[in-house]
This record gives sequence, structure tokens and C-alpha cells, in this order.
Amino acid sequence: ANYPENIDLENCSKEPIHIIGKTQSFGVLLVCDPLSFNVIQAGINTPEHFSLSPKEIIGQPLTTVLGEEQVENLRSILGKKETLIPQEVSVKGKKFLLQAHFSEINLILDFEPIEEIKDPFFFQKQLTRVLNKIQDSNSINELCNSAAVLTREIFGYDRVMIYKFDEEWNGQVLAENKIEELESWLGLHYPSTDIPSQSREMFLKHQIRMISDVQYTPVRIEPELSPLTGKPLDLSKSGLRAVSPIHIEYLTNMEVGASLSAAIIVQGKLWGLIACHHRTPRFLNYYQRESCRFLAQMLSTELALHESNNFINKTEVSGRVLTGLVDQLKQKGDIIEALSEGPVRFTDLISCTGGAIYFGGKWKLQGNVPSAPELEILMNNFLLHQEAGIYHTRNLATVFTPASDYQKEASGLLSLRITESKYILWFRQEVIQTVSWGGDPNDKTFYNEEKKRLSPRKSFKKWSNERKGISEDWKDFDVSAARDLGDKVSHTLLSKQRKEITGLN
Ligand code: BLA
Repeated sequence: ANYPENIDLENCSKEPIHIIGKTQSFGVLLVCDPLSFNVIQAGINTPEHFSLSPKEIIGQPLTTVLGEEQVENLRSILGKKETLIPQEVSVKGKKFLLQAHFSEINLILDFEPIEEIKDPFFFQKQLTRVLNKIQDSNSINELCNSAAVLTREIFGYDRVMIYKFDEEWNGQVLAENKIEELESWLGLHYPSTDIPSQSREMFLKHQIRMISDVQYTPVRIEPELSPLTGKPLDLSKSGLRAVSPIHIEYLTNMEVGASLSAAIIVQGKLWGLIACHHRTPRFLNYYQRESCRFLAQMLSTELALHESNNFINKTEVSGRVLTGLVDQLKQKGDIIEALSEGPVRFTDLISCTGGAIYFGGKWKLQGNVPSAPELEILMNNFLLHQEAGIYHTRNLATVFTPASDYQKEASGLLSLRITESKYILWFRQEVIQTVSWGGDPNDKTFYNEEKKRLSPRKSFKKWSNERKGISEDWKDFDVSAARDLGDKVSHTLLSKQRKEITGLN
């Protein structure tokens, strides 16, 4: 293909989705000067919602839309800094939910039409059941399944998925609940570029995103630049923010008519999403969206609990191994011997297929590992240049090419440097995996001449490939076990030196 220069998937993360300058059409956006309360910008769909043309509103006092009393009310609420609490207002006899927030010095007002809510306590009535279901789960898998089922029951989308990110921000569908007609995407993988970094950051901050009608006509905001700042409006905090055209094309190719995504955040990090799809347009009002956000938070808390229990269990086991190693270090004069020849060995500390110790110019190898000369080259040409004392990878050959000679036994490496001439290494073998993707991630994108931009892949049909040269990944508790052993060995070394200097025993 003939790509213009500088067009590659990196460009996805440069899509300026926060200053898109348009809104979705399910509501109306107005911008006010917070001092005068004059309307300075407006979405051009005011006629549909307010029966007032943009000309009748822009440059006019906000009272033109809301009347004296409601504006006065808004003023006093803003004074109290309760900006994010939405207010029910009426415009020409029609009811709206008004959400006010600041974007720089622009006062942004989101208006969403609101109908009489049939059962305002619908979600609250489900709460006990939701909590019980979520807290009763015995595993992360069961938990994710329950969350998918509950989300679909309560919010009624055609397909609900629990989508989890990996370390490289690729993702996988861990759980799914859907209407029968749709084909299953359970277990499928998707590349990181499908949800670029700026979109993930937005989820971390705002947690929920509704696209109520994928086939909507984007609504322009007039004038384009804020008269207060002279810049495009940052719409990050507005629920009405229009959608990146690339993503609209993506959803269209997926035959999705509406989506709702809620962030799953574990220990401050975006762990995944509750991703909901509907084949036709679907609108949830603000209160329903907040309920979904809340459900995602309950799921997040429970996931954090499962993950930390897992961590505690693993560290309990490695704690016992470490105690054994420390006893051996106290008893034996030789550190290599203490770590590799007693009833407990350093390779028992961390799940691995082999290990190596380099101490005082000598190698001690255990299990299935590369040869000493190969390790010597790895150490001198690669490990010595790593800044951190602990280095790990599940894919050594991609960062250090000579390692492709021994990738079968050593795709994964966890390295602990005690001093420049003292190393402990753990290896993990290659695990060849068949990975199924939602569409071939290699031809996901092409440059669309007509649209002058990237287009997402057309097909999301299952596509499988084999992953080679990759081991099981190293977990936080593996790294923390290595760190603990490093501390103990350093301590032993120090006290030995002290004894040698003072001659005490
Ligand atoms: C946004 N991409 C998203 C979002 C999801 C996905 C969930 C958040 C918005 C939403 O809720 O719809 C991706 N959706 C998925 C995946 C599954 C799913 C993986 O259901 C799996 C089942 N996308 C591309 C390419 C680019 C791109 C090539 O495929 C860039 C060139 C961009 N995706 C992109 C952008 C957004 C996005 C810019 C942000 C959209 C917005 O908020 O305006």
C-alpha cells in the first residue's frame, strides 16, 4: 500500500478526542461566561431540544433559555462548588437534566432530555442482589461472569463483556453474556491500538462512556473556538462529547449500534472495561449510567480483593522458602552452596524452569538453562547495562537477539543483581500459545485516501496465530520474592565482611 509518510498506528494515540469540537445528539451543550452568565457557544441542535435557534441563544443571557429563577439557582449552586451534582430543569416546558462543569474558565452546561423515570429505585432494589452475587464469587473468572450477567440483566444491552488489559495494553474478553443470535467473542484478543492511550486515560479519569447512537450526526458547536480562551473547548468531562470518526467506523464494522463502557480500576490502574454493545441505538439516562459506573466500582473492589489474596497466598509460600534459605545462609559458609545445595533451593522461591547464580567469578546452573558462556555474554552485554537491580522479561530474544539461540528454555528471565559481579537469575521456558484474535491484528489499519485518515480493520472474524518465544509472565509476587532474597543475601554478605574485619564470630 502507498501510505503517506508518518502514518502508522502511533497516530491512533494522537487523535485529539478531547477537543473534537462536536457533541453527540442525545443532548445539547451550551457554554457560558461564568461571570456574566451570557451564552458564548452552543451546539447547533438547540432547535430540536429547546425550539430555539442558536442565533436566538448565542450572545444572549442564559436566562433566555432557563429563566431568572433557574439561572439564579444555578449561580448559587456553582458558588457552593457542587458543580457535578446534576439539576433537573425545564426549558419551554420540557424537562432536562443539567450538568455544569468547568473546562478551563468556560462554564460548560450539558442538557439531556429526561423522561418521567418509571421506577426511580430500580437499581437500588437490585443492590443487595448485586453485592451478594459479586461477593459470593470464588474466583476471578466466576466474578467476571457474574458481573457480565448482572450488567446485562440490569442495563439490557445485547452483549456485555468483561475486557481485561495485559501488560502491553492488548486485551482479552474474559467473560461474556449476550443474546443468542450474536456469535461469541469469549476468549478473543484485541490489539492495544483498538483502545489508544488517550482513550484509556479518559476512562481512568471519567470511568464511563456512552455512545448512544453510532449512526448519529455529530453536532457542531458554534463558534468553534471559545471566545474566552481563543482555543478549542476541552470536552473531556462532558458526557455529550462526540466520538472519534475512526472509532465510529470501528463500531460500524463490528455491527454495533450503541455502546456503553465502564472502567474497571484496580490499584489505581485501568484493569479493564465492562464493555456493552447493542445492535440498535440505546440511551441510558445519567442515573442509569451512574449505576453502571457504581457496579463497575463494586467489581473493581472485589477484583482487587481477589488479586491481593492471591498475592498474600503466594507470598506466604515464598516466605517459607525464604526462611529456609536464610537458615542455610546462616549455617553454610559458601553462599552458592547455601542457595543451591540445601533441602531448599533458590529455584524453589520463584516458579521457574531453571536458574543460575553468578558469584565470585563462578557460575552455578540449575535445571534447564543456557550454558555458562552464553550466560556470561548475556550478563556482560545486556544485564550489566540495565539500570534497575531487578530486571524481568517474558520475551528475552526481542530485547537481546543472541537469546533466540536458547529461547526454548529461556524465553523468560528474572534477573537479580546483588553487586556488579553477583547475580541470581531465574528462567522460564517458552510456552507456545495459540492466540485467537478478534480480526487479524496485522492488517488492522489502512490509510483511507478519501477520508485522509486511518481506517480500522473491516473484519472481526476469529483469526488465530501462534505466539513463540514468550514465557508465562512474571507477577508482582515473583519480583517481590526476588527482592526479598536480594536483601537477605546482601545482609549475609555484609555481616560476613564485618566478621572478617573485626575477627569476631
Ligand atoms: C475507543 N475502542 C474504544 C473504546 C473501546 C474500543 C471499548 C471505548 C469507547 C466505547 O465504549 O466504544 C475497543 N471495543 C473495543 C474492543 C472491543 C470492543 C477492543 O468491544 C472488543 C470486544 N481504534 C482502532 C484504530 C484506532 C482506534 C486503528 O481500531 C486508531 C487509529 C481509535 N478507539 C479509537 C479511539 C477511541 C477508541 C480514538 C476513542 C473514542 C472516543 O472516545 O471518542
